[in-house]
Amino acid sequence: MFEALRALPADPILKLMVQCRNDPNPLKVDLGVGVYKNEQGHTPIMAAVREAEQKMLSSQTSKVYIGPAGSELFNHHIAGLLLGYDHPTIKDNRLVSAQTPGGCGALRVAAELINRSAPSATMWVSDPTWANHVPTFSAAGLTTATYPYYDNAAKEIRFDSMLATLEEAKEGDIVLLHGCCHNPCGADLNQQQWQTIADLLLRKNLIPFIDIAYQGLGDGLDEDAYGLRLLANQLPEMIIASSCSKNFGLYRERTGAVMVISASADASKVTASNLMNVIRSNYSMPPAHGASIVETILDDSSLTQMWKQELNDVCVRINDMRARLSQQIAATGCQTDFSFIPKQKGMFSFLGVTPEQVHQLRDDYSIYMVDSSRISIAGLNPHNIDYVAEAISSVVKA
Ligand code: PLP
Ligand code: TYF
Repeated sequence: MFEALRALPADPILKLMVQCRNDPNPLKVDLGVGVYKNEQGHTPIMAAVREAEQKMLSSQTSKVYIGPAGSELFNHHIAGLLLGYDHPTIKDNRLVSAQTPGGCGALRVAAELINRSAPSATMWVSDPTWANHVPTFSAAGLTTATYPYYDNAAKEIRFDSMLATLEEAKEGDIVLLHGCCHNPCGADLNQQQWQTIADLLLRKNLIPFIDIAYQGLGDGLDEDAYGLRLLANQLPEMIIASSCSKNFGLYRERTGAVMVISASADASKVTASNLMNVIRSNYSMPPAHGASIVETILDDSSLTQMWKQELNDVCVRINDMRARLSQQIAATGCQTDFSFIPKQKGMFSFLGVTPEQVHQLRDDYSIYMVDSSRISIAGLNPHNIDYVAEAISSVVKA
C-alpha cells in the first residue's frame, strides 16, 4: 500500500542544522535553527532545570498516568506566567488549560478544537509566519489565509495593510498573532498597535489565537506578555499556544500548554470537555518530565529566582548580539543599513539579503541560514561576530 505515497521534502530548517553539523570548516557558523546558544556556542541545560531535576529524582515516587490535561500545578503556573496569577479569567472560571507536547502540540490541539467548533472559520496568519503554522492548521482541517505583516524593504510592520486585510475577515474567523519575538521577522506590534488590533477583533467578532514561544527572550517576561494580556482583558474569547522549549531550554522534553478563554464559566466547561476529548483522540495524555521540571521551578521561589536570572542573561545576550552585529557591519564600511536589527526582538531577524547571497555565505564562508535570510541571532557570539559581519558586508558589496 505504501507505493501510493510520494516522497516529501524535509523541513528546510532542520535539514540545514544537519548540513552545518557535517561541515568540517572550523569557522562555520550556524544561524539556522532557532535554538539558544551561549557565548561558547553551546545549548546548555539551565542550572535551575538541573536543580529541579535533581529535586524531582529524589522526591518522585510514581510514574502513574497524569491524565489528558497534564499536571494541574504546571497549568496553574503557566497561566500565571502568561496572564498573571490573579487574572480575572482564572477567578471567573473562564480559562481552561492543558499541558501539551510542546508548543506544536498546543497549536495542533487548538486547531482541532477550532475545527470542531467552527469548521468554516478561516485561520488568518501573518505573511510571513513560522513555517510549521500553515501545515499544522491544514492538517487539522482548517482553511488558512494570510494578512500582510512584514515589509521587507522598509524593515517594519505593514500595519495599515494588516488592518485593511483583517477588515475583510468574516465574523468568527480566527486571527493568529505571535505573542512576542515574531518568528521569522523579529518585528513585534507596539502597545498602541495591540490596542488597535484588540478594537478591530472586538468590533468584527474575530477570535485571537496567540502563539507565544519566546516569552522572556524579547524584553522580559511581563513585557513580552503585554499584547496577550491586553487581549485577554478586553475580548470574551481567546486561544493561546505556549511553549517552554526556549525560555526553559527544554526543547526535546516537549513542554507547552494550550489555553482557551471562553465567554462564560458554563461555556468554559463545554470547551474543557471538548479540549480533553481532542487530546485523548490524539495522544491520550502529554509526557510528564518537562512539565514536572517547570512546575518544580515555578513552585519554588529560589529556583524561580535562579531561572529568571538565567533567562534574563539569555535575553541580554541576544539583544547585545543584535546591537553588535549592526555596529560591526557598519564598521566594515558597508553601505547597506542594518540598524533595524537591534530594533527587532527575540531569536530571529531577516538579514534582507537575496537567496543567492545566502548561498554565497553558506558556500564561501560556511555561514548557515535559511534561504529567506532569516538568521538565528543566538548563533552569534563574541568569537564569530566579526567574521560574520565581514562576510555579510562582502557579499552585499559584491
Ligand atoms: N511557535 C513558534 C513561533 C515557534 O517558533 C516554535 C518553535 O520554536 C513553536 C511554536 C513550538 O515549539 P515547540 O513545539 O518546540 O515547543
Ligand atoms: O523556527 C525555528 O527555528 C524554531 C525551531 O520543525 C524549530 O522554531 C524549527 C523547525 C521545526 C521545529 C522547531
